[in-house]
Amino acid sequence: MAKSEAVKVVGAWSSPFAMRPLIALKIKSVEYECLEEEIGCKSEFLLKSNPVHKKIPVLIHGDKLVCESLIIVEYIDEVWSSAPSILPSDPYDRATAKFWAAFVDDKFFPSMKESNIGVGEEAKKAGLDQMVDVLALLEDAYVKCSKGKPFFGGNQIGYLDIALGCFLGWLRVSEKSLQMKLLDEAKTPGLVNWAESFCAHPAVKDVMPQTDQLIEVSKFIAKLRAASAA
Ligand code: GSH
Repeated sequence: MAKSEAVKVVGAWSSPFAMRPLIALKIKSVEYECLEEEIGCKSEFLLKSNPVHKKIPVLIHGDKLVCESLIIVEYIDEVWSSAPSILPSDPYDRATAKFWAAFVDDKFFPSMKESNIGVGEEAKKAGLDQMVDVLALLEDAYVKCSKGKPFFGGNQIGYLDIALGCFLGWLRVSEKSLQMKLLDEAKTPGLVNWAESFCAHPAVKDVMPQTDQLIEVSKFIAKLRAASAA
């Protein structure tokens, strides 16, 4: 496998999914170039690179294209296989991390999205209620997976840390707009500490956007939605 081939990521700085490959590449100390997509305007290059889903991120490794953020993270872990590993080496721990990462995408992300941009107050409230329930389950998962260590992956950031952690910036945006804490000491004490360690990690801190910057993006997205609904 040609590890020395050029590595590029088609993404956007504000995209949680695009953050996943960037964190994985940083963990592996792989140099990469970011090909920044404009929000609300898909480039011809993106449409050609990911013709099936037409979404970011896309990893370009030499002449190979890899789509879907979690698949990209696995690919990075396999190609640059020297330590630190991203997926757990134990088969059961690996299966567990994949189970919860799928849960993040299937349950956490949709509930966060609904609580932010659901149509009508009822839909937003249902999204928020679901997000609170989902975070309680993720708190339990954190306690079990981390086994008293700082990350889901133990002492090192791993697959599930990346899968969930990429949403922390947008979770802060939700907290600001809802004017409530979603990660709080009473209900999710483990996740509160985990989030702090995750955001301070050298592989994360340069790619985690500031909440205020994301708030501007969310206003821009809301304007785009309103314009397309009009
Ligand atoms: N399951 C995909 C992954 O994990 O890569 C989700 C990627 C995704 O939703 N990306 C968003 C996107 O490209 C940006 S955060 N949205 C454009 C669209 O939905 O058409």
